[in-house]
Amino acid sequence: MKIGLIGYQGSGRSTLFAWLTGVAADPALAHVGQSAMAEIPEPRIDALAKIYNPKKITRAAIEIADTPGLSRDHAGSAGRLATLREAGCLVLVLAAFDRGDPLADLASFDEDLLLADMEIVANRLDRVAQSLTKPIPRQEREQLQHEQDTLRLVLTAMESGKPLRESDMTEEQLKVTRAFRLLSEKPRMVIVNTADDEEHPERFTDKSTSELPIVAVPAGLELELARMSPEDRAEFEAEMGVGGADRDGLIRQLLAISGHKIFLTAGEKEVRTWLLPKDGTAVDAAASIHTDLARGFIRAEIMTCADLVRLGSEREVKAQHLVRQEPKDYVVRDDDILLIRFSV
Ligand SMILES: Nc1nc2c(ncn2[C@@H]2O[C@H](COP(=O)(O)OP(=O)(O)OP(=O)(O)O)[C@@H](O)[C@H]2O)c(=O)[nH]1
Ligand SMILES: [Mg+2]
Repeated sequence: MKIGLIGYQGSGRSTLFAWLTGVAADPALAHVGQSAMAEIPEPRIDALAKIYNPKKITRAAIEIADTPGLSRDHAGSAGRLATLREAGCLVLVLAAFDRGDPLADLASFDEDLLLADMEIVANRLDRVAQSLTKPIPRQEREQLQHEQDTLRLVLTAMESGKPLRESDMTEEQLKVTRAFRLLSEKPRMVIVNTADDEEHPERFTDKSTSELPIVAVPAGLELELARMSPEDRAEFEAEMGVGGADRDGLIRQLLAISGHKIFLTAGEKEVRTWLLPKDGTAVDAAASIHTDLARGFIRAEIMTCADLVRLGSEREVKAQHLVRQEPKDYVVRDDDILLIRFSV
């Protein structure tokens, strides 16, 4: 699952990328962008490791993509944003250091996203119109006409500056547009990259809503802190009275915004976290482990991590009848430890 860092040139995307992933951004790749994985911090893993003493511990990770910066005159934006079609979530990085005006940039960047989407919709409309001039079976023609009607509505809404998520399209119409994975439709959040000595980050985060969460991070400073030894860091933080942006919390927030959750598997061989879409079921979980497990799925045996940690052993959880048997369509919950029973 990919999360795209986007923003104007020099907003601090590469600094944030390095902070989130621990991988230094390669300047030679600045014009095409680059990706690295960020493990999802999961404190429950440590508790499970104590119980199982596993040979291996594996943490689920999300892919963080640093992308080429856009210029403020919108030139070439659509092309630079093209790699983000596959992203599950966009993080808009806005500069608030060196007299940057993040809130003005936010409005302007929305326009960039909308323009990039309009280009896609307009191109598709051209192709649909062309296909409709040819002799084609009636059913196909009707489908294309439905698509054309919908896309025309979409384009009109966009031309008036309105992103789709604010328009009153029907579910049926939204189905057509979803296939295009439009940028202005993606879940997103804002990271305001503040100056190291910013005293009032709340002047930015005050505007945060559940629709558009806003977090303030002094990325340059945080990256420096992350590279220090724990002792140097503690000393520096105490002296300067700074530091402590919640990187772990931010990564978990990105996971939630992108519509994902994690589930756990645990045993002596391996303790592991896995990614799953937020409405993912037991059989989806099985499929993410291995397709064979989904194909031969019989049932999932589930206990909660809280029960296991409280009781100290799997045997005790069983003795207290706290292992549930769940079918394919059971929606996996946070804290579930799954064991998939399957036949080959
Ligand atoms: N003062 C201050 N400067 C920063 C901060 N973050 C980044 N910078 C500076 O801003 C410049 C750009 O940072 P990058 O992380 O390379 O920004 P970017 O968005 O990747 O830039 P481009 O890829 O060149 O568009 C660098 O000179 C950084 O040192 C910050 O939090 N505070
Ligand atoms: Mg960069």
